[in-house]
Order: sequence, then C-alpha cells, then structure tokens
Amino acid sequence: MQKLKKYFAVVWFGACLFSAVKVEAQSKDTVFRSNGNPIIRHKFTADPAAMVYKNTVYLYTGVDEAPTGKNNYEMHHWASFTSTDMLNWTEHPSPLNVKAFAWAKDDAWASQVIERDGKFYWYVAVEHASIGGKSIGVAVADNPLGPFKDARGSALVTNDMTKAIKHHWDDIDPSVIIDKDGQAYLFWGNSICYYAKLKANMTELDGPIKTITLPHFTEAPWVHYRNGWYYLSYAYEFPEKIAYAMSRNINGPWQYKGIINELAGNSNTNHQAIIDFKGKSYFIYHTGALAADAGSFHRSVCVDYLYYNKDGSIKRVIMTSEGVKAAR
Ligand code: FUB
Repeated sequence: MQKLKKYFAVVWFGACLFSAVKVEAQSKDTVFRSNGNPIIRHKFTADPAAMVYKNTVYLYTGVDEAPTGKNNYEMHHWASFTSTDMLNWTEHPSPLNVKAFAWAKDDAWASQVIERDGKFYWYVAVEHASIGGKSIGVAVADNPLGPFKDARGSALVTNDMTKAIKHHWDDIDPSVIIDKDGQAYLFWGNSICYYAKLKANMTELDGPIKTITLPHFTEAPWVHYRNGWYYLSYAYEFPEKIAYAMSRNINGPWQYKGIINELAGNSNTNHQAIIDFKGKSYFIYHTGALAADAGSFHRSVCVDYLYYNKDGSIKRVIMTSEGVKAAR
C-alpha cells in the first residue's frame, strides 16, 4: 500500500510538472533546434504556412490536440515559429485562437499569413457557428507575431456562397497571393479549387468566386510565383499526394504538371507550403511520423528542399529524415 501511495505521488508530481511545462511553453518564447524531420517534436503541428519577412522565416501551423486514440481532428488554435536559418527555431506564444472569431464555432484548420503595406493578414478555415459548414475568416495585426484580431467581425467566405460542391467543408485551406500589379487573390477549396479577387483592404472579396479544374484536386491549394511562372500546388487524391500546375497568368489557364510529393507517412493529409529563403527553395509539409497512433490526427511539420528544373518545372520532392541544413 505504501509503495502504491508513493507511486501515485510520483505520477501526480510528474503530471503537475508536465502541465507547468506546457503552460510555460505557451506563455513565452521557446527556443529549440530541429534535429531532422519532423522539425517540431514537443507538440503535434499541422497545415504549415510559411512567409519570409525581413530575413526571417515565419512558420504558422495548426495544432493537433486530439487525445491519444481519437480518430478525428481536434484543433482550437494556431502556433507560430520563427527562424533565420531553418534549423534554430523560436516558438512564440500562440498568436491566434479560434475564439478570436466570435461568429465561429471551432476548428482551427489550415491558414496562411501574408503582409500588405506593413499589416499582416491571417486567413483561416474554421467552422461557422450559425451558417454551418466550414468558412474562411481573416485576422489582422501590425506585427507578424500578433496580437491578431478578427478583421471583419464576420466570415469572408461562407458555405452558402459556394455552390460547386454539395458537402459543407469545401470552404477550407485559404492561400493568398498578391500579384505584381498589386491585385490580391484568395484561393481555397476542398474537392474543387475556388478563387476570387480581394479588395486592396484584403478583407473583402472583389468580384465573383470562380473555379479551377485540376486533376484529382482534394484540397490545400498553395499559390506562389517564381521567375515568370505562377505555381498552384495542391493535395491530390486521398490519401494525399501533392501535385501542381503552372501558368503564365494568375487567372490561368493552368497546365497540370504532375506529382511533386508522395504519400506522407502515416498521415492521410500532406498539406504543403513552398518558400524561397536565402537562395534555396523549401517544401514544408506534414506527416504522421511522430504519432503513436492515428497519425492523420497527430501530425508533425517537416521541411525538405525543393528543386526546380531549368524550364521552371518542379522536381519530385525527396522526403528525408535528415531534413535541411542551416541556411546562410
Ligand atoms: O487540418 C485540417 C485539414 O486537414 C486541413 O484543412 C487540410 O488541408 C488537411 O490537412
């Protein structure tokens, strides 16, 4: 009996310590060095979106909070990380929670942050409380690490605004790009890829919602520009691989170019972000590599190099355990 009491005391003390560490990690910056893939090992991170701003990579992720064994998403807030070399990272206190959107029910799904005129706009997919279905919201801040607040007080896109697909989660996975002429575009979707122009204020649509037909489009569009080409990468089939299309014009036509990443180990989803930083290109994605079970709901962000061919097409990504070297 004495032994049992001692055992429970130790377990109780350990639990207190663990929760104290957890609280501390969320209330102040946490510095860590990645040791290959996955790059973040102290929590489950998913749906990476990255932005390069002032010589620093800002990595924004969702956080998989489902208890062990739960086979469903549980995601309530987003996390933010910065690095100046892709190896040494700082996690900052969570700059955005789904509660920031009073009209939303829950589900801090995939997102992307973009800068315009010194302000930072964070586009997110969340469940709408009254309209129902997934919807897209936008938060704004004067600093890439927040504090972010709801920029509109209402959703930017709701399920009743998009009719191409019947199911209620087709308005997810926003990706935003500002074209050379200053026109901003929002891409998003599940089972169909939607896109629309954004007004210069970045918080209102500016014209009709259009669709793009892409082979086996599932979700997770990510649009980037490089050397005269627009790239639209996306999750292909389910379980997901990542494929891409190229165009000379942001409004298309898009030419399908093939698969760039294979199935992400132990996860149905793969969700990529693509950036250039200090002369190299990076493919940032998630796998279920750290999950003891239910990897699709306990995902972890990984980073590998992305290489282009001379004609601008993208070489197949090689997912590695080692990850990338320090960027200089
Ligand atoms: O994290 C929830 C959903 O899983 C995302 O919105 C999709 O892209 C997939 O990664």
